[in-house]
Amino acid sequence: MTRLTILEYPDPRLRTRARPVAAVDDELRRFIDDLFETMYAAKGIGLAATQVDVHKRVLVTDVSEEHDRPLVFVNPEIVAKESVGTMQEGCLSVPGYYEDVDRAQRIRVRALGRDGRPFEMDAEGLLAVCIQHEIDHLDGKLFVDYISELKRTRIRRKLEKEQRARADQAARPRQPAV
Ligand code: GNR
Ligand code: NI
Repeated sequence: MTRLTILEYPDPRLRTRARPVAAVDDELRRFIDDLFETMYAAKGIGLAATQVDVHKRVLVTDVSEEHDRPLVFVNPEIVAKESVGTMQEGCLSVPGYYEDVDRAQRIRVRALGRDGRPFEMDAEGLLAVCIQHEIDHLDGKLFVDYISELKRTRIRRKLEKEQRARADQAARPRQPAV
């Protein structure tokens, strides 16, 4: 298992539209395991392949407290949605920022599971919101696209500044070992 690196806004690779998965095979299952490891390590409730720079239509979620409800969605499609509501969202690719977003609070989603078999599932509340947030990632969309341009620009500038500081820190000459 490998912990993957999560891309951060405004990285242009987050704007890539992911392509459908042709076959759910052992290699894809290993990648799915890496997505879970990365998501749990980052304390997220969902993760889309796009966020780790893999542009395949795969997402994972686990909205349980105990980390005992892992769900895998390959080639997901929302087939029904109802009752729009507002929820405060965050994103591992936009660390430290939380904003209200309106989305359907109940959905029916169709996808392939870890075994490659098709299934349909009804979801509501946080899980419904999370699945929509992850499918947005697969389409190159981020929750900040739904907020005001003013807020989005502020978030982008702050994250760019943090990313520059981190890059400078990494490039800093180190004291040579004697
Ligand atoms: O960890 C996450 N929390 C969250 C909270 C509200 C709505 C959506 C999410 S998804 C997010 C993890 C993430 O960035 N997935 O793409
Ligand atoms: Ni996200």
